[in-house]
Amino acid sequence: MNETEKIFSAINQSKNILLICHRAPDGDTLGSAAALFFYLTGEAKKKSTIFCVNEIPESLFFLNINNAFICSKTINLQLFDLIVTLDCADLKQTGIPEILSEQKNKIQTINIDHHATNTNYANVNLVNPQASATAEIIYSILKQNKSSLTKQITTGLLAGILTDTTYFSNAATTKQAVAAAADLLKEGAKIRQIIQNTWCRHSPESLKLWGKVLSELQYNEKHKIVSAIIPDEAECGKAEIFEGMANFLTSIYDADIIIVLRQENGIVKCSMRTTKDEINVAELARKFGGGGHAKAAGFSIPGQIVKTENSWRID
Ligand SMILES: [Mn+2]
Repeated sequence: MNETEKIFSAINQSKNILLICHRAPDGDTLGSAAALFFYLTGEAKKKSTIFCVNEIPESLFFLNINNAFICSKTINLQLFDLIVTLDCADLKQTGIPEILSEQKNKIQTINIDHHATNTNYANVNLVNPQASATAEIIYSILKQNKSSLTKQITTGLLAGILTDTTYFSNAATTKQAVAAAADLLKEGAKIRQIIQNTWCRHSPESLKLWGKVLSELQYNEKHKIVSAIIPDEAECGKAEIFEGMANFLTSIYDADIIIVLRQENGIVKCSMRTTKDEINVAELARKFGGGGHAKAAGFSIPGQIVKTENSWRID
């Protein structure tokens, strides 16, 4: 049996399936969960629940999974006979690594992901770093299984592919991703709903806050590093407002590395991007205990961002 066959055989033998999204959930992990959830509870006639340690962002409510969704710091895994993690490079990403480790070998686990840093932590690991998104992997296994793709399934999958490729503009964009998207559109994916919810998110007020941050953009000419600093919520409003800033900054033509630092209580969250073939920001992130993709990665460290005369440091 190949991995896809193992996955569908495990699904067929299960009754109640838990889908786990990574913490700080995005369009790919939630879009993948939505697609799999609607397949499982539809054609496959299974019970299913979607779990995440953080809430669904408002921009992804249109995926229509709010009723199937549990947001909690903990969960009783014994209620389930199969666990599928989606877009989680390692157990830490699930937000419940201890709970999952405890149940290891007691409940069957499946890991579907496209991060090159994936640690293959499950019983069945379907990890493809060439895939633009985990949603693209779900798309191809549903196709291999000859499952029918409903509007809810296709919309979830297209949301994952569009958001992870930043609307077909970043290095994850491949002909397979575009071909999958074309097929999903043909099958009825609601692209306007995806764009309106995930892309058209700004208010004039939120863009003024972007302006404030961008007006203090730092550029290190020697190393061609652009960095932006987002102050903590008390000073600058909700962190959500600044989502997408790192991706936006990749449009700067002479930047090798983009760094966006966000102060959150005593923690500094760092997002990194590059558009250069020879640079791997995931490797850089790993040095600080983080991870991600070669062209988009991040990490968190305890500390305080301190602005210096023409740069910044972390204390
Ligand atoms: Mn992803």
